[in-house]
Amino acid sequence: MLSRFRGSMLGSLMGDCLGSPFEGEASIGKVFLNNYFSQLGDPKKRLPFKPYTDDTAMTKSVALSLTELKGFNGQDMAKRFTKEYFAEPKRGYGSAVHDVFMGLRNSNCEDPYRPAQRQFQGMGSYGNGAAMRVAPVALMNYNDEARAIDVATMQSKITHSHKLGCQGAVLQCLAVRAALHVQPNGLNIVKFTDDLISTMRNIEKKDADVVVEVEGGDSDAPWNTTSYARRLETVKKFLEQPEPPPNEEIHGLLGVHVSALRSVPTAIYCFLVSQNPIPGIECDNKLQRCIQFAISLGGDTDTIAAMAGAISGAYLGEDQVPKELLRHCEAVKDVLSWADKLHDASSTVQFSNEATSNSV
Ligand code: F2R
Ligand code: MG
Ligand code: MG
Repeated sequence: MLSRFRGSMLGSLMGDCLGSPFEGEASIGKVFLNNYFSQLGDPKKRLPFKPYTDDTAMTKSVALSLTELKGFNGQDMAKRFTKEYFAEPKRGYGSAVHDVFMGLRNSNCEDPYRPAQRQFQGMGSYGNGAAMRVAPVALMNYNDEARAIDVATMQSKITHSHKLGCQGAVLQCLAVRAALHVQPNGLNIVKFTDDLISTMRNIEKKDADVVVEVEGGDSDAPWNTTSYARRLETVKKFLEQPEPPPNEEIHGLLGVHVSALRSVPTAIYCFLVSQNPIPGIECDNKLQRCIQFAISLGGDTDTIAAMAGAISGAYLGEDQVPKELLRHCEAVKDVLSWADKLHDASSTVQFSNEATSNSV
């Protein structure tokens, strides 16, 4: 399990560091990416170091808050997010989340959920910022699904209180947790997807009043608008095809956007599709293939690659993380120390009164 904890945290870091130079591009040619990754893998090449972004900065606060307090405490986590943000605000944070950190700082985090609730005229943010940092929650609570769901929800509410932001964090948490539990070489992609669909269906049933307004949403495709379970059905359909559909189809039906709804299912698809060779991607290592494919889709490349990398690394473990690529990433030693702390703390995790409601 320690190898899987380390694999997950390193997979997330690698996706963030290697994906961030492409964030916002429409899509990235597979041939170009083959060359890019082969240069990174060349031990003779001395290339510029790739810094991590907000995805890893926030993951750090989640990991250290959970491990130092041996469980979830919203106020402590909010203070860490805020301190980290004001120490290094230029890590590429989302544009609206700045106001949450201002509100938290001005109120000394008295109510750690209040500033996020006020976002977007009281709707809250549905960005993927709570999902991109949630892997430590899955690791810390790998033994307890209900608690993992609760903590994933509560940590989301500190910055992303919109139901789609919270549910996206829950889905990403469930995917990392499920990957930790699959036997080595034992992944059944249909069962993996079906289990996630079934859990998300139950969660969505409880939250039947989900707000449907999503900027740039797929208003012409009402069957696939605001349900994670339905997006996962699309993932399943894509996986039945002999090779991935064209990028335009993935963009249209899953998305590569900063919203959680249009990025978390995509990351899960990247993990699952990379279990087999992908035409155009020259790579035998499944974790690298996963990250390379995620980046090739364009859009929110750092975040989709980080989320896909966290799931893939949780399944494959540390041994499968390509070392020649890791040497280009910032803070590898720090990330390993967070993984080790999570592993130690996961056996002594305590219940918190704040995270026992099991509702999103
Ligand atoms: N911010 C970025 N990338 C922009 C470019 C950075 C650049 N490299 C640089 O700094 O030079 N990436 C990071 O942001 C994403 C995570 O964002 P998060 O934390 O969810 O932010 P936010 O602001 O809460 O939400 C993102 C945007 O989504 C829209 N939105 C959210 N909720 C909405 C609502 N209820 N109604 C309407 N719009 C809503 C807004 O446009 C938000 O700004 C990751 O990609 C991370 O890497
Ligand atoms: Mg980022
Ligand atoms: Mg991003």
